Amino acid sequence: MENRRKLLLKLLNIYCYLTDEAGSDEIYLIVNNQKIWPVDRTFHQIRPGRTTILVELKEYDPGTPLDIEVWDYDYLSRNDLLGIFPILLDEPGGPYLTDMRQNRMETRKARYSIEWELDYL
Ligand SMILES: [Ca+2]
Repeated sequence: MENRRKLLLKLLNIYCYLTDEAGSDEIYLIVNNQKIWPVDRTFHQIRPGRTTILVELKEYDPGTPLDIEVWDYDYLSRNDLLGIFPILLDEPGGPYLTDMRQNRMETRKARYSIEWELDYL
C-alpha cells in the first residue's frame, strides 16, 4: 500500500470580488480552530482584487476534507464568520480556485475565492 504519503497544502492568493463592509474587510483565516493567516497581526485589510497570502499547511492524508474559515474582524462588535472555503485534499495538483460558501447568517454580500495547490511533502 503506497498510500501513506502526506500532502502539503499551499494557499496562494485570496481574490475578493465584493467586500461585506463598505470599502474593505478585516480578514483573517482559521483552520481547525487555529488562526493560519495573517501570522504577524490580527487581520489583513482586504479590498477587491488579489491578495497574496503564501501559507503552507502540512501533513494531510489524501482524502482529507478541509474547511478554511473566513473571518472579518470588527472593532465594535463580535467578529463575523463570513463563510468557508470547502476544499478536498486529494492528489497533488493545482492551482485550484475555490469559491467561498457564504455564511448567510452574517453576509449575503461578501464574495471571495482562494487559490491553492497540493504537493507531496
Ligand atoms: Ca470588519
